[in-house]
Parts: sequence; C-alpha cells; structure tokens
Amino acid sequence: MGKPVLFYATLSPPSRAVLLTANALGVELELRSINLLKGEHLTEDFVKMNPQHTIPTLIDEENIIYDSHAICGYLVDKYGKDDKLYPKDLVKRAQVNARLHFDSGHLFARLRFLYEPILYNGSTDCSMDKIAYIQKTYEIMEEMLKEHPYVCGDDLTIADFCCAATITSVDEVAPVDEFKFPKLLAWLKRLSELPNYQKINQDGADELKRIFKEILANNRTKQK
Ligand SMILES: N[C@@H](CCC(=O)N[C@@H](CS)C(=O)NCC(=O)O)C(=O)O
Repeated sequence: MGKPVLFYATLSPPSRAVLLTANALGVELELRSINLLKGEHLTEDFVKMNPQHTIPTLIDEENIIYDSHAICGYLVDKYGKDDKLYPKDLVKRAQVNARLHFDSGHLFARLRFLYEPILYNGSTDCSMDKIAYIQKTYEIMEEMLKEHPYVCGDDLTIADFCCAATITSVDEVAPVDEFKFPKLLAWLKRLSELPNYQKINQDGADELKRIFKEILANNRTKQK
C-alpha cells in the first residue's frame, strides 16, 4: 500500500494543520506542493479532484478527501494507535467537532476575509475593522482556554492543531495582546514545544505573514 498523497503548501494554514496531525501520528505522507499564487489549484485535473479547488487535499487508496478538518479526523481514525487526538466518545467527539467548526467558520474565515483580497486581488484593505474582527475570536479562545490547557480540555486534539495553524498565520497582523489573552499565548507556547512544530508550522506561518506584508506594501505603492 502506497503512502497517502497530500496536495499542500507550507504557506497554507489548513495544510499545516494536516501536517501537524500526520507528524503526531507518525504517518508518512507523499507531499505534492501546490503554488496557489501561480494558480496551480485551478487546473482541470485539480478541480476534477476537488471542485472547491482548495488545499489541503488528500488521496488515500484512491479515495479523495478534502477540507483539513475532515482530513485530520480521517488520519486519526485510520492511522492512529489510539483515539486521543480525535476521541470516539460521542460527546468528546462532538466537542472536538465544535472547535473544528470554530476554526473553519470563524478563525480561518476571518483570516481569509483579510488576506485573500490583498494576496490575490491587489486590495489594500487592511482595515482596523477586519483586524478587530479577527481579535474578537481571541476573546472566545481565551474563554475556551480559561480552565484547561487545550481547546477541548485536558488533552491535545486535532482542534488544537487546526486553531493554532490559523492563529500563528495572522498573529502579527492582528496581534494577541499579552494582557488580554494570557491563556491564549500560553497555549500557543505549549504547542510550540511539540516535536517538529517550528519546521512544520511556525516557519510556514512566518513566511505567510512576511509575504502578506510584502504584497500589501506593493499593492499600496501601485495604488498611489
Ligand atoms: N476549509 C478548508 C479551507 C481550505 C482553503 O481555503 N485553503 C486555501 C489555502 S490556505 C485554498 O486552497 N485557497 C484556494 C481557493 O480557495 O481557491 C480547509 O480547512 O481545508
């Protein structure tokens, strides 16, 4: 049986969430890099595979799975030695799913709302409104982490990987105030101590923020 194939980019937060999951499970993936800025996700073949033309996209034994949250859960269910990262218990799983939807529908959605027009459409709209809208999600995260070290309680789950991959990709543009969000910062530090975290997540997150600022500056120059 061949390795599962992952179409991904190190700049992409949801791709990095999948890589963090695979790393935690010890699953080897065959990595195929996709350059979104060059439109490599819009080819006929890619769209046939994933009509949403998003990365990450996984092929495992001819099955195509997309959406990072679905992929992370799938990898734990299929390859995990146990269910710690994505519990099978009905209530615990529902709680992890809720946090995965929180990433998808709030954290990542707000990052996307700010980043995409600037990265792809020449926009210069990096308004305080959009930044504050992202920072509103930090308030929710701070509450989630009030009594526990991880977003779903005492144990690390795939929801931590997904939320962290997003926040680390935007936290310089929408800064995390150390006085308002001490639990959130402590959680990020806790995750940063995971094996290979720097290489798998932080380097790509830092590069995305650097590129975002560079493209924003270029867009502003062109608009003058
Ligand atoms: N909910 C999806 C979002 C994936 C997503 O939007 N990925 C971006 C890159 S970070 C992408 O592929 N954008 C290209 C497009 O939407 O056409 C997931 O978690 O996988």
